[in-house]
Amino acid sequence: MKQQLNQIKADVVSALENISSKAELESFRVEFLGKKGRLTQVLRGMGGLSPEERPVVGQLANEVRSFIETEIERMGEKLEKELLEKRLVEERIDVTIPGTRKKLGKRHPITTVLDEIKDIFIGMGFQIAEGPEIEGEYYNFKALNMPEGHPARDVQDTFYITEDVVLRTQTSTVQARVMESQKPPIRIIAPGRVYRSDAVDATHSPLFHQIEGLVVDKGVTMADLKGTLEVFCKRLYGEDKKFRFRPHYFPFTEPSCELDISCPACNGKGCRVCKGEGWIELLGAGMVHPKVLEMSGIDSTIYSGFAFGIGLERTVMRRYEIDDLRLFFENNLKFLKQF
Ligand code: 2NL
Repeated sequence: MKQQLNQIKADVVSALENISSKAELESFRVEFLGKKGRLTQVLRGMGGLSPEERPVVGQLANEVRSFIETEIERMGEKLEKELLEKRLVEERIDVTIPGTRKKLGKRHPITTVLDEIKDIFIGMGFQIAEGPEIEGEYYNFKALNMPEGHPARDVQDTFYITEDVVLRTQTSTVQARVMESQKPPIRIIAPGRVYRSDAVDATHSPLFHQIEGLVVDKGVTMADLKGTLEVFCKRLYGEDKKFRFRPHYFPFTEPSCELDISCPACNGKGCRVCKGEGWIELLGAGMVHPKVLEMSGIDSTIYSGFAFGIGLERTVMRRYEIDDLRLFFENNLKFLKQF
């Protein structure tokens, strides 16, 4: 038996030389130390030994076992180290390789101008309000004094989702919601996407952006409307520009007006840009119709207000002399990088 054990030890040494992977190390372990392994088999035969021989062989067997265990551990560590070194070489990153340049986008001119407009109104104490683009027929029309049968309700202009759900045609819907849920004083602007069923051309798009504004408080007059909008337009277009208010009609305001700027191209003399008028229309506005206030639960004998609406695309087109509305929606970097 001693001889057998010494043979095992010798075999272990030579078997170890051929191990080059963790799997091989595991089958080596099974071969020598496993339940049916060679060492176990030798130990099974110990019952046949004499009492004098047993402790001697037992000690040798233990020595062989701990020799094998130590070798397995040593080999395991060696393999682990080799594996790591192999991976470090294989997965080495060459930090000197030139990178692939990331293509940067560009802020959209609509966003740039909208941020500027927001800043001007925030500077005058306004808050920004938002609301849903899919809107109830009530908020889009009825709350704004456009009863059934009003021409603006025409299916030609409005995208109907169902009989009483539409894509909002103006952001006044947001203001109607604010009037309904907040007590005056109210001072908000409502920027956002609006939808009209128009065919696409250089000046029309079924989706465009609007900024509407609303002020409701005690004692608000047309003078507040004029002062606020003139300050806004001077900040946006320049202190030296001339403005005029011209009477107009909107169903949700009374009286209503439009604000014009003297044509920056010809200084008011009349040219191609202003179509000979000398003036360019900037926005629509008016004193909030008492019916609109009442509909939203505001007492029109105590409160009054003014409101206005600005088309954002038209404003940006004037600012950068862009002549085709479709360019805004193409996401063409050659276009966007010009602003
Ligand atoms: C235009 C004209 C306008 C309003 C929008 C408004 C909103 C409420 C009540 C009363 Cl909640 N009025 N909005 C008023 C006058 C004109 O827009 O030409 N927009 C591009």
